[in-house]
Formats: sequence, C-alpha cells, structure tokens
Amino acid sequence: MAAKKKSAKGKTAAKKSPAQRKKAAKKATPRASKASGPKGAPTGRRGAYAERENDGAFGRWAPWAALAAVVVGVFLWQMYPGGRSVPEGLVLRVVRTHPHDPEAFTQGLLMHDGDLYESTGLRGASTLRRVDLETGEPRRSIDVPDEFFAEGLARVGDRLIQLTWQAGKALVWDLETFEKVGEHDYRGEGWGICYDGERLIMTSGNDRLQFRDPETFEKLGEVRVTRAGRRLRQLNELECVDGLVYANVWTDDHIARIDPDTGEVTAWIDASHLLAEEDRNGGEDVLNGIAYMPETGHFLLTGKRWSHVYEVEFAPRPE
Ligand SMILES: [Ca+2]
Repeated sequence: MAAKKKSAKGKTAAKKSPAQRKKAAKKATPRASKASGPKGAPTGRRGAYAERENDGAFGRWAPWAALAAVVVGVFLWQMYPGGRSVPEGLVLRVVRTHPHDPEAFTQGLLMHDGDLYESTGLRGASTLRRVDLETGEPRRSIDVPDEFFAEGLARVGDRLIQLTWQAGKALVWDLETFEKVGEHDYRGEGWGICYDGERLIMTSGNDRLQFRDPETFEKLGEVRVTRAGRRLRQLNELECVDGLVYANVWTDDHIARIDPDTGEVTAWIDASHLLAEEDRNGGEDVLNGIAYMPETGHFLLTGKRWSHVYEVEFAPRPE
C-alpha cells in the first residue's frame, strides 16, 4: 500500500496521509481570516487574539502613516503655496499726473534722488535716460548700441544695470555720467529687474523670479510665482519695495505684489482704468513701468508710449 502511494504522487505527497494534509492546510490558513465572522469581525477567543494582534500591527504602522501624511502635506503645501489664500484686492488712486514722452517705449523705471531713470526699448532705438519728473524732459539720455533691445533697469549703488531682451547681456552704466563700466552675461531672455538692497531680482518672461548677485550677476536661485495657486506667467517690469516685489504682467492691467520668499502673490492691484481711452495708441501701449517714491510712499506708473506718468497710492478695495 505504502509503495503504491509513493509511486503515484512522489516522495513528499506519499509521506502525508489525508489527515496530515488537512492539519497542514489548517496550519497555513491565516489566523485573522479564519477567526473573522461576517465583514471581518473577529469571533471567539481566536478572534479576540486576532484583534489584539491587529491592534499591534496598526500601532506599529500608525506613526509611519502619520509621518507619510505630514510629508505629503508639506510637499503639496510647497508645490501650491498660493492655494492657501486669495491675494488681497487693492485699488489705486491717482495723486498727481506727470508728463511722459509718448515715444518712450518704457521697459524699466526707477526713482533716485528725485529723478526718474528710464530704460526704453526697441532694436535700433533703445535709450537710457534720466528724466525731470515735473517736465518729462530728459536731463541726460544716451542711445544704447543698435544690436540691443533694452529692457529692465535697476540701480545698485552708483551703477545702473540695464537688461537686454534676447542678447543675453546686462549693460552696466555709471549712474552719473552714463559711461559704460561693464557688462554681464546671462542665459535666456531679460525682461524686468530690481534691486532689494541685497540681491538683484529678475524676470525672463515666464513665471519665475530669479535672484542674482549684484556684483557678479551670478544666478543664486529662483522662485515660481503663483496667484491663488496658479502660475503667474509673463512677469515683466519690477520694483523692489520693503522686501516685496511689485510686478507688471505683460498685456495685463494688473500689478502683482509678490512675496519673493514664497513666490505667492499677496496683492492684485487693478490698474485697468489708468490709461484713458483717448491716450491708447495701439496694441503695444501696455502698462510697463513701476517706480517707488520712498519720500511719500507713492508709486509712479507708466507704460509703453504713454503720455503720462501717474503718481498713485494703493488702497484696500472698498467693500
Ligand atoms: Ca522698476
């Protein structure tokens, strides 16, 4: 008999009787499932044991699950910081109006010691100017070499740094004489730039603020800008004020106030009513110039080929 079983299923099977196989199968059955009644509810003494055992497994894994949840939460919070809040709505009030050269294709604007400094663009027509705010007349103006389409403008001490659109060159000028004293190379396009007292902040037409060393122009980092969780693209002319960055957005009549640490737009300023209809002079007459007046806290705003520079203050939107 024993010999027949051996020859039928091989050595291992032949060694086990049906009773032994049943015992082995019983041993292999998971305790929890065997101990569970309907819907997995533990039953009897075995069930109580399984429940304690499951509690032990949950207890072991719970801290790791909580840690994973925190990690995922922080990741999402970093990815979509703007999703946490809606920017403050501000309106602007015009305090005064100043004349502006309607031929000036404004790309960069800043105030220093009561004078307005302006970079104007277009290839073959770009300039750097120091302008009398009251009359709109240039006190000093130079032509930028024809190969450059001038863009944003920042002041670092006694130097002016002027971006160019697609040439990958930042031109460095003496603040007083407008003599060229240097240049820097960079990759990508140059749109807007400002200096916050420690670093240059620059845009390239996308949704990033780049941070650069004011002496070497080395790129130190960048932050992605979001408004209520959505990327804000085509950031253009900039102004650095008290640790915040004000930005024109190309072809948009709003100004974004950005926290450069997070990239979050903290205020969204409606300037759509600023340019009178009769002053509009074509598709390129977009808002593109922000300069801060530290003496009064006012801002100067103008645009490409606008006839005026508007001196404004920002205020909360009325309820
Ligand atoms: Ca500016």
